[in-house]
Amino acid sequence: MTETVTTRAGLNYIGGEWIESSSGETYEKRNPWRPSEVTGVYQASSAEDARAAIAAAREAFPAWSALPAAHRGAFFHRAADAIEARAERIAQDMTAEMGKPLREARLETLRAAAILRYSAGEAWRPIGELYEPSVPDQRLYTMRRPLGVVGLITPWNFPIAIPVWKLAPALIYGNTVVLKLGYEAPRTGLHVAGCFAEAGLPAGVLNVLTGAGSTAGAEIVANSAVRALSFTGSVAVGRSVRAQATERDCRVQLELGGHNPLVVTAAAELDRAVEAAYAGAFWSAGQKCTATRRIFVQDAVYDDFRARFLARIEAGKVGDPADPETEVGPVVTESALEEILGAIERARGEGGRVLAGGERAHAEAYLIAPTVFEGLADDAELSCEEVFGPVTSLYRFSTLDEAVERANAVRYGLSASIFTRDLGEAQRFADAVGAGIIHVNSQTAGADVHVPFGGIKGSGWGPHEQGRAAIEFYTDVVTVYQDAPRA
Ligand code: UN1
Repeated sequence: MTETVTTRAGLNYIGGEWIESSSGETYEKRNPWRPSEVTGVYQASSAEDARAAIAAAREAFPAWSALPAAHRGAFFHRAADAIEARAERIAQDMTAEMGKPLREARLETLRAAAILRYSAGEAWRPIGELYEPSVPDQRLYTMRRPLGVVGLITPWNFPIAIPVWKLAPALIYGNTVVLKLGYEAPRTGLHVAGCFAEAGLPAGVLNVLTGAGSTAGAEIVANSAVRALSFTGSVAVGRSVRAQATERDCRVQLELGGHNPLVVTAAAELDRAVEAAYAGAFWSAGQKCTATRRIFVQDAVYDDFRARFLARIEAGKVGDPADPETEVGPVVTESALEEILGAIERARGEGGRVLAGGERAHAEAYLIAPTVFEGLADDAELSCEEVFGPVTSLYRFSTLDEAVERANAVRYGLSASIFTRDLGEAQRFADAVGAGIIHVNSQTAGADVHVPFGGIKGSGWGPHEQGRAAIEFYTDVVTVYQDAPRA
């Protein structure tokens, strides 16, 4: 079968048209595995481009919001079909532009299609509640209404799943969208625009821009026509987005960093814990806000776990992300590489011992060998601050209460995991660990499409994403007192 390619990678998608930025400025994206290779040229969108996208979304809103939700959902099914039909190409493009190993890129692409199918089902779920009135002859009820134009600012590290898990609930509830893609992964996100175009989505309902946060992103944050802003990215940028947007009464949702603990007790199945530690710390080269940053292991099994974990690292396949066997590929850019290597040096300076990795592993590619520290104090930089790369640390503990207290001693609270066969331990952990997502006997990363996703403490702000939780952010609740006419 010949594939129909409607995505003209490299152009913005505004008002149903594929267009250049108004300034004509572009930027080159390079392959982190082979930095001499340019994977594409994309629009360096300006504030003016963002304004055009916002205007298109405003114009499309009345008709889109008036459509029955099931009609809106029909476009989602067609877009999901289009994603699935070209899933391999999307996954390969993702791998080439941001370095995610192909095996993970494939899964992420299919996850995006699943999110669309789940969200289409929202058309059949209730959007309000009927209450007992306190006076006769009254209907008293709530209903959810769309907000209008919603701005989405998304990162490069989940370049298809995150845009889709934001735009799907935004659109199904009747909003229209301006989406600014992660600078380092434009082509992957443009595929989503292409799939919706192929699905026949009305012009202006979904507008997609590439370029820098400081230009197009800043306009979306500042523009008074944007009623709500969902942002996933760094703590520093998230805080400034929140300050600016709340100043103008714009609703804000932030998904920020994490410093996620994995606790391995003496009652753990050690080999499963080792697998989860490896996947959590090193898949996607540790570039997930849900990655495992700290591994707490109970005294009695510490040496055994350590030996098995190091053996697993030795056996792991590190290298070309386009090889479907590769587990750990490069980090996204040269500056990311330098930042991570700098943090590794500082951790050495703070007395950390490197048990594995600790250095660049390829002359050209931005590849860092999976790195494990031991002997870092709980207040060392690496024990507290998110270093967005394949770096994790081992800590020894004696009681579960101690492990939980130390696990909680950071400003973040995204995900946390415990490995144990002891149900009592699992319950105590679930009750006390400071995280929005808790795993028992599975790794810290990963998210199902139909349940809430989000952190507590410094990891997030506003309602959670995904599942039914998403309705909180993307709609207004209104209460209607409807008294019957007297005559
Ligand atoms: C996952 O663990 O599969 O940016 C999702 C991130 C998170 C998403 C994690 N917001 O890494």
